[in-house]
Amino acid sequence: MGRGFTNHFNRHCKLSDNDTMPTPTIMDNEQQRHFHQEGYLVLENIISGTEIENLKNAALQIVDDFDIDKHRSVFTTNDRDTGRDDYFFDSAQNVHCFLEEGALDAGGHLLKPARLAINKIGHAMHDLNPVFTHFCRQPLFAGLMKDIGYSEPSLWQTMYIFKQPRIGGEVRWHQDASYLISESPGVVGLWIAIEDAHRDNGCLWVQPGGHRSALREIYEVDWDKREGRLSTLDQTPWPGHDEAVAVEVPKGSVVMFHSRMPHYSSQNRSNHSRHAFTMHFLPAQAGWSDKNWIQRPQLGQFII
Ligand SMILES: O=C(O)CCC(=O)C(=O)O
Repeated sequence: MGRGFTNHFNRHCKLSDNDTMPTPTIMDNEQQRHFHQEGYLVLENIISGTEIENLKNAALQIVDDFDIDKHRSVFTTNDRDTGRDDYFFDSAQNVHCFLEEGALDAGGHLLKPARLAINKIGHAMHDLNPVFTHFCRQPLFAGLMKDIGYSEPSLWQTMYIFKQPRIGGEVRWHQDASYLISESPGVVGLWIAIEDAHRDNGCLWVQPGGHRSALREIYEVDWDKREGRLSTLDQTPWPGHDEAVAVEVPKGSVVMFHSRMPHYSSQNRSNHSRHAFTMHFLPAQAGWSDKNWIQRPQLGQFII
């Protein structure tokens, strides 16, 4: 793309304690073929119930410790990202909580207790919270990355998404390469179901093969002004209902997807939440755009 990429490979790196352990092979040939051909892969029930409960409890603890009166930052994808403020940019190297749009009334007053009001936590839990650090460093994830040829996988961001009952916000169609701009081969997302995900509570939707379509948008930050801007790069329409597939999965499943895979999740109008934890990896050698909203000068790389 030629847009101010930095190679972070020789910068301060936090290396994994697993360095000396051989990386296991996780995917069989058919799963590898599916990932490359379709741009995504579902691995059902691959994370244990205990690990899922540990993550959920750690996320709820972060929410319980959060001073909801101090930070009223809403996360919505319906504003073409114009609402990104310093609290959001600073979350690249911190653990910050963002509210569901529907958790506030017109006067900005909270309508729900914190555990039912938070849209997501982001974006450096893997560095700063020991439960998340331990989870992200497990050989399973290094194995998945190795299986698709990602050596020295660097974890750029983590998110815990709540998709709250009745007010869970839509995440509009997008491609992750628009928000995590890098050199080839691009980031790979791992989306982990912490609770069962189905159509009613806002599961993911993907467009099989859609990773071969153009990158439609790019979100870049002018750091002099600390202002982000979403620009259209290509007019290719987002997938219609007949082209999209609902990824309905039980808790403990991992959905892996390519940086240009169009994906979306609907509002949650059901009485059940749909928690998920996401990680985005890139080989450490691949350049990272200086215009990305995520910059980690203090934390350095997190290589699993
Ligand atoms: O979990 C969701 O609803 C959306 C997640 C997503 O779009 C992402 O991780 O890129």
